[in-house]
Amino acid sequence: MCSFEKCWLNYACNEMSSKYAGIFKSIYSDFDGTVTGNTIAEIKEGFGIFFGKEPVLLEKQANMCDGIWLKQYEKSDNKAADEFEPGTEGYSIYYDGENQLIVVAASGENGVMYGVFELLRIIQSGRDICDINICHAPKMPIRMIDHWDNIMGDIERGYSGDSFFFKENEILFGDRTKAYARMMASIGINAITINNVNVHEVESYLITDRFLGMMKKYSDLFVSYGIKLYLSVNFASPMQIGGLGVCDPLDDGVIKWWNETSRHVYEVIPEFGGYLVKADSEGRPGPFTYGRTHADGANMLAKSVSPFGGNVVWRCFVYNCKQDWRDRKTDRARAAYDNFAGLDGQFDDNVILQIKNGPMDFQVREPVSPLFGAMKKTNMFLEVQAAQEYTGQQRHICYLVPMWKEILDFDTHASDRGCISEIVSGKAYGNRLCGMAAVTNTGDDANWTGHDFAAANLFGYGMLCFDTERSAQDIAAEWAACTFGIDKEIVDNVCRMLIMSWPAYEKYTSPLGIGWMVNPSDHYGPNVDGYEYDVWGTYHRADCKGVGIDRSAATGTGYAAQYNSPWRELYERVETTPEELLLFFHHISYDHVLSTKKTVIQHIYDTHFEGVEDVERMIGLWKALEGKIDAARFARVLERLTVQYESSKEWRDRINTYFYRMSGIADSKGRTIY
Ligand code: GCV
Repeated sequence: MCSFEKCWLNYACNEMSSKYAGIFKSIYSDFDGTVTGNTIAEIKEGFGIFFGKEPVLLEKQANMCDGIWLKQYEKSDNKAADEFEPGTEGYSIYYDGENQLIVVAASGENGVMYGVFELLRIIQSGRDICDINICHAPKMPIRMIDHWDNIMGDIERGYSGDSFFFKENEILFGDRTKAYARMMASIGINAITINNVNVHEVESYLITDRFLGMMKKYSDLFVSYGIKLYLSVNFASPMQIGGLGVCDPLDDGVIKWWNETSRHVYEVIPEFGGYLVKADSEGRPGPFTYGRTHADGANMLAKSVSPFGGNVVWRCFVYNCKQDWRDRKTDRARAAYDNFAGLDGQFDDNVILQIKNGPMDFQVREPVSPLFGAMKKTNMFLEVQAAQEYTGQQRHICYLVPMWKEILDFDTHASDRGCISEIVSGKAYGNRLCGMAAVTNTGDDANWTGHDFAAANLFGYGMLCFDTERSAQDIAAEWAACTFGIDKEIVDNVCRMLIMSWPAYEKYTSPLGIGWMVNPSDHYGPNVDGYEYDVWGTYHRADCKGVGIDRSAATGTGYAAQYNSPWRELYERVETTPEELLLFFHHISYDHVLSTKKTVIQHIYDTHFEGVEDVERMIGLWKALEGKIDAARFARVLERLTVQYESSKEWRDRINTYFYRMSGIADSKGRTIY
């Protein structure tokens, strides 16, 4: 038996199988190449299972019928959309009923492959082939996955086992690697960084001959699935592995070292994507040490890879992690904007700034980072976290696609096309290099993501990058059908569980935009004052009168003023701040009355009780599927739901108790609060 499962690629027969059994006998391809080879293998596997017989590859396309044609795109292949340009990765799919021919037409191999994966999902989720008439092209030019895998084999913030890339300073490569590349291609991923942004000593050598041979193998595999390999690099590599005394980006010796190193990397791996860099962040080295800017640092690296078509992805997660809790002016939320907004226009064309979705760090609720609305001449990635570091660590169900959609829909008001999705897809300012990056949630657990439901976040991330217009519900339904089967009750219940999970998690953990009430370092479980007097700049400022951080310009840290109008005015005032973010922007008294007519304290109590009840409902929905889901997966999910339930009660009781004792105000409903 395989040591890993197939997740949403678990092809299974359904009603369409008998309707089309034996029809699709052949494949013809206008393309050839390694991507096409993998695409044809996928058709053979999928169609073999769905329709009982693997189609045969034809050498000639003479009046083809009864098959599937991977066709070079022509205008006449656009049968669905008024205006459609497939670009290099888009495709059209349609069914020619007369000839019983499915056409997947694209301008390049990647487009054909993505089209075939969509076709297979359509069949797998029980939709009828004869209705297919699709033109799709990915919204995000670059759709990246970031691994936080360390070369020792552990994964930073990994909740599904160890790395399947690395073990004890060696590189792993095998069936699982191939299965992984295939899985990522199936959701449209076209860039993967395989090592952690925290680059320790040994990982620094990934760009040297010690490891480049294996990196080449990875790149070749990835290329055959339309994916570029990226590596996280240590900004201090010239010192760490080059023996230089400095890593100053303006130092001639440092520049020469990077130029030679990058040239060699590209000699070995001509298709290499480029570098991902975390600099001047949480103890990592960076240009600040030499009084240089992040543009100096990023451009120096970018120049070393630009002759070879490489990119530098530069993270904006730069903040002071040595704060004094008594200092009420320094605000971690301000940091990305303060450090980068003034550099707009100074980055080279092949630099992409990678900006976390919120100004803090992947909390269950944060405002959208104001940095997106401040830069018009810079390539940007929106960074999200599929790994559920602060959202239940894949022991809880927390479907993040609705959150990501809210972020993508947020209008920065930076221009007429100021929505995040327009900015990071390059539509707003015409950039070519932009997109999204997700910190992934995979590991070497048999089901890849620990919690089976966590795979919905990975799948959903890929789907959303491809098509930001798709609804979270639609994505959930497709994932459920492809993963567990097309039975209506299964799809309905799984979708309901997914859709209610983010609001539920928010309810039993984090009221009105306050985050960070977690256990320090492992970030799991409640600890209201865990970070309160610590150096990380993550405070809730609760006292006996109220809770929240004043981030207004008038009396607080001034963070609200980092937004464009009208957000800066809306966030500035208590009355106009969206309530779900009230405590993020303001220090509010417990008896402040919300639009629901409840006081803040009563809202805290009520939501914490409701959150637990939501988890009980999720358990009921799952239990109703017993017998319909295979026993192993049913039990696995139930076990995690039980853990979630216990944890949600702990959250409820600790948060409610803390605020009851702090405020002295009783629950109006008289429930048990300790
Ligand atoms: C990879 C948070 C996490 C760290 C992570 C960091 C980052 O601080 O807790 O584990 O480091 O974000 O995004 O760089």
